[in-house]
This record gives sequence, C-alpha cells and structure tokens, in this order.
Amino acid sequence: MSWGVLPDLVRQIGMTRFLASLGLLFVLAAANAATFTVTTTNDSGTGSLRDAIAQANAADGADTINFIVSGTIVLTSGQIPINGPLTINGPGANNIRIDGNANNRIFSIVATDPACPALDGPDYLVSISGLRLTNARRTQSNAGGAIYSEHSLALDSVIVDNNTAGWGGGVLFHIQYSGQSLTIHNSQFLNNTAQPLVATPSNSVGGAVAIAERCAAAPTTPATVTIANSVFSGNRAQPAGALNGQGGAIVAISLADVTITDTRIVDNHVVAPNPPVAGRNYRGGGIYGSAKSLTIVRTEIADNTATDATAGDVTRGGALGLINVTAALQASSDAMAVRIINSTISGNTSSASSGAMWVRGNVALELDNSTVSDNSAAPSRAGGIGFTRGPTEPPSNSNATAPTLTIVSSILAYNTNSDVAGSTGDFATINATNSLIEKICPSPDCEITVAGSGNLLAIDPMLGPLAFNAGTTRTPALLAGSPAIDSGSNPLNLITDQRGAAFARKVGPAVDMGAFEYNPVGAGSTYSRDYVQKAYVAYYGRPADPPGQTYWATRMDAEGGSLNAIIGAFGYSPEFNTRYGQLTNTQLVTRIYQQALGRDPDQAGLDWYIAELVAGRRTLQTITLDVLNGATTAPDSTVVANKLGVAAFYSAKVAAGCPYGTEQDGVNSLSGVTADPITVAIAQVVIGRRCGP
Ligand SMILES: [Ca+2]
Ligand SMILES: [Ca+2]
Repeated sequence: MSWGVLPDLVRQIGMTRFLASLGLLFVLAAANAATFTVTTTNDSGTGSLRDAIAQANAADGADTINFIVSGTIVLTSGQIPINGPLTINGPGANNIRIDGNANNRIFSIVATDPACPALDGPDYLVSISGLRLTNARRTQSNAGGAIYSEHSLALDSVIVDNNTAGWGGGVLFHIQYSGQSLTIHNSQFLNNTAQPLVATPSNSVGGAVAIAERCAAAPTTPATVTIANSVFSGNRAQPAGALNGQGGAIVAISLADVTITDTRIVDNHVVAPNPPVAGRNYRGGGIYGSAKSLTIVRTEIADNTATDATAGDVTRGGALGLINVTAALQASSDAMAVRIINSTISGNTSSASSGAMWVRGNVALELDNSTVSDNSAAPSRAGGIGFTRGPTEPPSNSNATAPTLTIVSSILAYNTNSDVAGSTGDFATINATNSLIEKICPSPDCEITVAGSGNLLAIDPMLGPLAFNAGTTRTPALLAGSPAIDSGSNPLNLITDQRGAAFARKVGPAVDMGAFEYNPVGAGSTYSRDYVQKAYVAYYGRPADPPGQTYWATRMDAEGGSLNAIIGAFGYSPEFNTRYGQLTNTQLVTRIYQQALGRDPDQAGLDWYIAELVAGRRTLQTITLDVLNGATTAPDSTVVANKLGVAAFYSAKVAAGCPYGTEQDGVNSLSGVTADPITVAIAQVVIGRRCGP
C-alpha cells in the first residue's frame, strides 16, 4: 500500500474503520471522548443510565452522559459500576432521582478492586452533577451507601438523601493515589445513616460521608477534600453492639487537607446504643476525625449531638471530635492543623462532655473571627471545648502530644459550665488575642490561663439567638451595646463576616469579635418593608423575621426601591433548598400560587411558567414577583392582602419580643388564611395565644 492510495481507502471504508485497521482506533477514542444520552428511566436496556455507563466503561477515554428524561430510575438489578473517567450531567436533582431500591448501592467507582496495596490503574475523575441519589442501602459490605469511590470524585448540585451503609451512609471516599481529590459543591446530604447492616459490621462512622485510606499502610499524601456551599442535615452514625459511633455527618481518617466553606452542618447525630457497650466511644455529632489540615470558613455547625440515653460517660464532642494520636505523628511538625475562620459553632450537645468540640492529642486548633456559643454538656462538664492527650495508637512510651488552642478575635460564651476545659497536665494555656471568653473553666480549680492581649474575660458578649440574619448560614447577632463590638481584630484581612457577600468584616471604627459584624442599619422604607414582607409570604410561605425584613428592605432601598435586582440573592437560601429542594417544577410553581394566592395555578399559567423556567428565562424568584404583581383583582388581591395583614401582625409580635419560633411555625401561621375575613381573625387569635394578645 503506497501513501498515494490512502485518501481513496479512507473514502471507501471510512475513517474509523481505516484507523482501526491500523490499530489506531484507541487514539481516536481517547481524543474524541464519546457522549451517551439517557433516554428512559428503565433500570436497564437501550437508553438506560445503566446501559449508558456500560458503554462509557467500554469506550476508551473520558466520556460524558447527558439526560433527556426526568423522573425516577429505580435500580432493580444492583449497583452500577464506573470503571473509568466519566462526567454525568444530570438534569437537576429536582428532576431526576436515582433510587437504590432499599437494597443496593448506586455507584461503585472502581475497576478491579485488587487486594491492597495494588492499584487498579491510574487515578481518574468521575464528576456527577444534577442528580438526586436516594434510598440506597449497602447490604453486601460495610462501605458506602449511595457511592463508593476509590478514585477522584466531584459532586456538584446533587442531593444525597436517605441512604444507609455501615460507614459512609451517603458516600465512602477511599484514598489511595497521591493527588486524589473529593469535591462536593452546591449539594445537600440529608438523612443518611451509618449503621450496621451486614453480618460482620465495622464501626458506624460518617452518616453522610466517610473519608479513609483504602489500605492500612502509610497514609497517602497529598489528598484534598473540598466542600463548599453545601448542607449536611439529619445524618446519623448509629452503632449497635460493640461498635464505635463517630461523625454524625462526616468522618475523615486520613492525612487529607480538608476545606469546608459556606456550608451548614446542622442537626446531625451520633447515637449510642442503649445501653452503650463498655470500652466503646461515641464522638463528633457533626464531624469526627484526623487530617493533615482541616479548614472551616464561613460555616455554621449547629444543633448536632453525641447522645447516650443512659447518660454514661461515653460521648465526646457534640459538634466536632478532632484527634491525632497516631504514634508516628506526635512531633510538633506533624500537628493536625485545624483553623476555624468566620464560623459559628452553636447549639451542639454532648450528653457527657465537650459539647462543642473534643480535641485530643497532637492538634493545633485555631479560631479566627469565630463564635463558639450555647453548646452544652452534662452538669459539671465542659459545654465548650475539651482538651486531652491520652495514650498514642499504637501505645508508646509516652502519651500523645498535648493539643494547643489559639484564638483570634473570637467569642467563647454561653456554653454550659465552662467554655474551655482540659485534663490536668494536658492543657494549661490559651493563646488569645482580641477575644472574649466568658467562662474559662470551672472555678475554683481552674488551671488554665490566658496569654495575650486585648481580651475580655468573664464578661457577657450580649449575643442574640442563632438565626438567619439574612445570610445563608445562621449566626448569633451581636446585640446593641455588646462589648464585642469594635473590640476585635482582622489579621487574616477577611473581606466579609460569616454571612459573606454584602456583609463587610469591618463596620464602624474596628472589626468586632466573633463571626458576626454588628451594623446598626436603618430599618428601610415602609414601601420596601411591605414589599419584602410580600416576597417572604409568597416565596417562603411565612412572615418575615425582623432582621431579614430589615436587611432586605435596606438593600431594596439601595437598589432604588426594586427587589428585582436582588431577588436572586433573596431567594437563594438553605431554607428554600431544604424545604423545597426536592420538588418538581410543577410542584414548585404550584406552591408559589398556593402561598401567594391560596389556590392552584390555572393550567395555561402553569404550563407557561414551567416553559419559562425550563428555558431559563425566569427563575422561581422572578415568578414569585410576577404572581404577586399579577394579583390585582379579587379574590386573589384579597387573599394577598389578608395574608400580608396576618404576616404583619406576626412580625410585629416578634419585633415586640415574642420568639419567632421555627420557620414551620411561621408557615403554619399563614396556611389557613383565605379571602374570608374570619380566617384573619382566627390566625391572629392563634398567634396571640402564643405571644400574648
Ligand atoms: Ca470511558
Ligand atoms: Ca465593628
């Protein structure tokens, strides 16, 4: 064959067959990764997700899977293996659910899983976005309820909910490659559980996510875990029998560099069996573990618990358990570097000790511009942060290195019994700068001293309750007159406070202590306040809370009296994601109609709005304004007016000192209001019963 006949040959047999004849097809495939499309919600067969992934596995190179279906895919023939680089672009977590059928894992990201320490080839990246992964149950092994991965994994805009496994109820990420990464962005992990499901169970750890070395040999470095703009809520580590329970939401036992930003870790739990088993431990209601570094920024860690119903002395760390007792990692250069920046740790509980955090061994803990408040433990035990050393693992001639605490421009307050405590001889000095510590440790035996300048000790910081002060995470606001106002510092040159975006880190002459910057803004114009109230009712289905109403009214005034320019920010909130994130477009638009007008949309209106949503011309937030502005004739206009009247009544009661209650309380207050004036009177009586007439 001379080169001169090549063009003709290619024309005759086609380029693909020509290259294959030369053994070059793999080059073509690698260079032109294939795209497969899911066209059916069937579990298997042509057009199914399972078939698309099988084809991607068989094709060389990094492939892409898209969807042109929505609905639910129930996996009736087991988990789906992914053995190479792959991008799965789901149509949105509200639009498609992958259901594990309560007896399967969903994705297994591993090729051959050879015995340790062998690898199944080089690392590869699997990226998954826009899916809801639900109802998976790993009953064939301990690991990974919805996803098990031995390779780099990126999750974006996924909902992982109601999955169960021995460890990593949602996801187990196994580290074995230098440079391997796990990223979780814009996602929600809800109500996943680590609990024993197999005959030989391992410890129940990491209700939502577990991060661990695949092999027991020397830890892998570097490895990175990045979590941003996400919510972990309702997850549990729930051991039975002689198993430990650790990390209600997240457990990490590795030398990874872990970063968590702009995230809520709330209402997660470690629950000890009743009765607990001697020698077992139950730690870290939110997060437990060890890492090379753990950096937490603009994040809320709240209402997590480590609970033992018998009130025995077995639980530690309602929010966080931080541990580095590995015998080989006790030099100061091997300290686990933990930095908590612009964040709040509040309302967490351990039924024994260390309600906020339990810190053991060679850990260097630093709090920058953060607030640790309202955490609780058993009477006479530290509700705040507990420090201890104890033996190394494996045991050596000496105990583990003592942990250290540095706090900068931070607040430790309102924790039961004491804000800080240490085992005798294990912890003696807090290095503090421009910080407020209300109760250092129990008197009269306190052996902990504070070194540093600019500190306020044994003083009330005047914190408000943990609340959405118009941010996407909750903060305890500084109340007017707080000594923390303008008493802090900002060596990290932070631009904003915990709430991000519009909230400057420095307001007034100096930065405030803690995660929240006090800003004595005006209340906003009456027009803007009324409009914001209307938007709360229609979009969130509840009356505005006073700080939120003030904040958005002020911003609306700054935008020239239009909410349109900031409606996107108004509508982006964890509250919305948590309450409505799992609804379809039809359900969402219907809900807006119900909340604003107390009726379902007419079919033509519904169809039109959904088409606008799908085309990206409108968002739910702008539809909310459209629906409100369109309600100009009775009975719609009457319903809007009545709901606003009750909402204003509710907001006024709260402004006068009545607790807002839960978001659901707010929703309930308006749910019965219609065009009939009697419903307004009834709603006001119900509110008055709680708040006084
Ligand atoms: Ca492939
Ligand atoms: Ca200030």
